[in-house]
Amino acid sequence: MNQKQLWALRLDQAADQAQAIAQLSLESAFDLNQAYEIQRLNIEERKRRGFPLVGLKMGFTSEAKMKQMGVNDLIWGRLTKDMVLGSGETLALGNFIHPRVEIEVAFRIAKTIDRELQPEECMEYVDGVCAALEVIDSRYENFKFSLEDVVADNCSSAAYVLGDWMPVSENLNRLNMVLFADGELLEQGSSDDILGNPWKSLAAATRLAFKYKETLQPGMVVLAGAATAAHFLKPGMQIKGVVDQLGVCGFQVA
Ligand code: OOG
Ligand code: MG
Repeated sequence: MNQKQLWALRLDQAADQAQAIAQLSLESAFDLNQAYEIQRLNIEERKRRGFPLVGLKMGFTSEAKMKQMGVNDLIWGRLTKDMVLGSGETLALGNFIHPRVEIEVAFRIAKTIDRELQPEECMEYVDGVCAALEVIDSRYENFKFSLEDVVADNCSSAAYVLGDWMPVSENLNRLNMVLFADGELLEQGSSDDILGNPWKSLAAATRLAFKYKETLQPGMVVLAGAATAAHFLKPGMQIKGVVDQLGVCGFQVA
């Protein structure tokens, strides 16, 4: 077994057992291409454990997120079946290491996408848009990582919650995006904070999926990335996300 496979197994096990590990980059240096290969192998393990691919997610598409995590490039990760949490359901804290939540926009893919799309073309390939909450949980100690580390760790993907699907609207600009915990406002941003427009994030997802040989299939979900910084979850918290015109979603922390 080569080092990439060993690291992929280590990351998969860390996620499965909710046990943090040391940053891989502290053990030896690796580049971004190698990081995406480790991510792919990492998710192969998860598929082997019975959880198929259900979509993709974009990360660091907003200033607020890049600043919070100290990185400066777009990343993408894979969403698997075990990450789905229904709106209104309860999140079991024990399945995670140090989970955080962030407010996002999600797209539902209507037609197979196996090439790079321009933002203007994207609408034709989507049949739903909604408000979303993403739960991220770095498998690294203290939620600290390099860009390569976080990519290998599938971009901290852990769970996500979707609101009701809304009809697709060309204009997704200037939508207020708000994250609440126990009725109190935690974060507020705008859909414009996501690469200037969430459609651009979807176009970037098609470019990266094509580059790394993933096909977006009908029914798959794409998370466009958080508009604001993420917040740690605490026991008993009631989380709600609201996006203007796109609706509401939420969950309860056990
Ligand atoms: C990486 C995941 C970033 C986003 O929406 O920007 C992300 C992390 O912050 O740990 O999901
Ligand atoms: Mg996110």
